[in-house]
Amino acid sequence: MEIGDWKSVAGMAETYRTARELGIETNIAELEAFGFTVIPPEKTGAPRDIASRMLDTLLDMARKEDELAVELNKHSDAEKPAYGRQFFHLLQRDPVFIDATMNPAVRTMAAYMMGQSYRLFSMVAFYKEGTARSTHMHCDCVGVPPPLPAYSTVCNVSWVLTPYREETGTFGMVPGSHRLCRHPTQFEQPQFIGGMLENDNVVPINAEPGSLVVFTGNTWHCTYPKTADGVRAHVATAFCRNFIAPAEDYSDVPDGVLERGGPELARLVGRKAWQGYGESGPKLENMALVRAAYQTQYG
Ligand SMILES: O=C(O)CCC(=O)C(=O)O
Ligand SMILES: [Fe+2]
Repeated sequence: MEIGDWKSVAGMAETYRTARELGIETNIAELEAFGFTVIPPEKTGAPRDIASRMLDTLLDMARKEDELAVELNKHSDAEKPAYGRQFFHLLQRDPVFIDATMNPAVRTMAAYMMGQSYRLFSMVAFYKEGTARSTHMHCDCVGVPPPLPAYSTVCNVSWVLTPYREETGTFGMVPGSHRLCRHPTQFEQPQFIGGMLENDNVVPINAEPGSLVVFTGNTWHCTYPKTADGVRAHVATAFCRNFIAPAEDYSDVPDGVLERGGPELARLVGRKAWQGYGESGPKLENMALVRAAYQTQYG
């Protein structure tokens, strides 16, 4: 059907029309039905080498970065949320991460889930070498008490950089869990992680490098134990609603990064946020940018 600029869903029409143009309308249907979807490389519109460029950059970081520069690495493996290494604050570490954030399919899925006033929440690489234990079942709504808002407050759009299969430690998703509006309990860890949830409630994501795994912040997910050798990595580009405090502090993003990304990147990293003011108070024009979110969850 033809989609007009309907007032009662203000903010959705443009996002939905863009999704149609990009050929990712069925991905929205899958996301609604199951809580997650996979956009294959050919539908992202990104250059073919985007995944290998990101992976090469991470391999370089893995060689050069002092592991103890990352706070989590000061803790034992058992205490850490995920096995292996994570690389944080990526946006300004290589231009490829700017392109990955500004990709139209990424932004359309983010705007669909978080409304048009969406913000960048974090950009983090999950990098594992050799065999690896599972990451526990969780959802990405860190610090949000139940009941989680039925519309999510955060979402995850992840660039897959290496082949994702069960044996390479891919994501395990619980289809439909996005409707439960709560975090999994300790009894809802899958049997393959030592819990009581029957394994067939969890499904592995199969995805080629350059794919996007997209899921809501309410969707329960874990990872399968990695039994295969070699590197396995994805870059999670996470977005949030305008009223959520982003996980990363973007105040140090250099002007050159904002120039490459354009005005929308500046907005995504909070340069137009109404929050964060001092004695001069908030700017009316910045407050106006979130006004549509008062009316609908798509604004
Ligand atoms: O790769 C992992 O170990 C965990 C990934 C994850 O939970 C995420 O991207 O949200
Ligand atoms: Fe997660």
